Formats: sequence, structure tokens, C-alpha cells
Amino acid sequence: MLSLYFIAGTQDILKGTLPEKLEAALKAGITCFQYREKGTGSLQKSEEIKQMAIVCQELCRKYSVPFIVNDDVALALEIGADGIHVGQEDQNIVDVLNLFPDKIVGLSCYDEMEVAKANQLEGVSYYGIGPVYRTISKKDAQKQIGITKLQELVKLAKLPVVAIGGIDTENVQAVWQADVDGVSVISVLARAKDLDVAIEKLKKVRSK
Ligand code: TZP
Ligand code: MG
Repeated sequence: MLSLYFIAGTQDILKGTLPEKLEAALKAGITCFQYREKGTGSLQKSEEIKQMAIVCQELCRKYSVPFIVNDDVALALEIGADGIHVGQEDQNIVDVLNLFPDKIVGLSCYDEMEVAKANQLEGVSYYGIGPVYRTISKKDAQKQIGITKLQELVKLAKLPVVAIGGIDTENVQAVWQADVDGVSVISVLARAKDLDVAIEKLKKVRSK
């Protein structure tokens, strides 16, 4: 489920619409989608956000791909999303776990301390770790951690790890070699001309 994890909101789509991009990505083989409406160019009105979320949720359902909401606990509960992804500065993870007992719960972790702390929790589904490389998609992103640090954090993590941040078709195989369970991307798919080609390149190539 984590292997090709697409994240996007209205702000990430330069040509066409988010539902068009999402459906093309679903057809091309993404395995998970996170709706992340955030930052410059994002929808601001809660009713518009909800309508967009529902359209994306229905598309994900049509292709049997999990639909996860970033941060917005109220929205995720209201529309019955398959899961929620929160960062360390978002709503407290213990509260989130209580609100989503049977759902997918993803938690962002940046360093050893955050992974070790997260390892104590019960009910988290996976960790999002990064930014691995420099990203253009998150204004307040922390400094990139690089592959060696990613590898160390994967070893420490007791849960599946999806890597994030600046992952593209060129560097993705190095990320896979860090033994992650998945790669999550915004811009490389949001801006791809040919989603089939991009997805094919993002897939893990088995080393001989
Ligand atoms: N969290 C850490 S980096 C990032 C988020 C949401 C953005 C990833 O986007 P991109 O375009 O794949 O670097
Ligand atoms: Mg967040």
C-alpha cells in the first residue's frame, strides 16, 4: 500500500485539475493517495476543500486505493477517509489515534528522537520520514537528511517507512536501497507529462 504514495492538493497542480491528475495517477498505478491542501495556491474555503476531498475520495475508491487526509482531522472524520497523516506539530498523535481507532494513521518523523518516541506508541500504521532531499513543495521543510540518515532511521523504526522529500525519477533507486517500504512524492507526479513513464521509473528495481 505504501510503495507508490502520491500526495497532492490543488496548489501542486500546474496544468489541468487535481481530479484529472489523480485519476491519471491512479490509472498509472499509484498505491496510496494523500489529500494535502496546504500553502500558496491552496483552496481556503472549507466547503470547497470538502467538495474536492470527496471527489478525490471517490476516485480513490473507484481504483481501490486508500484515501488519506493530511492533518485535517475534522475533514477526515466527516467524510470517512481511510486514514489520516499528521506531523509532529499537528494535532497530538495520541488524540489522533483515539479518534481513528480502525483507520490508517501516518506520522511524520525527522530524526532518531522522533522515531524512538513514535516506537512507543500503539496504533500508528507507518512513519513518513524526510525530507530526504531538498523539496520545492513544502515551504517550512526541515533540512534534508540524506540517504545514510534515512537508512539509520529505517533500521530504528519498528513500523513501515515511507520516504519523502525531493524524490524524483533519478534519485529514487538510491532511496529504495535504504530499505524503505515506499516512496512518497508530490512534484514528480504533479508535474509529470507522462504519468505512466514517471510511475514506471519510480518502481523499485531489484538489485542483482
Ligand atoms: N514533507 C516533507 S517534504 C514534503 C512534505 C510534505 C514535500 C514533498 O514533495 P516533493 O515535491 O516530492 O519534494
Ligand atoms: Mg502536517
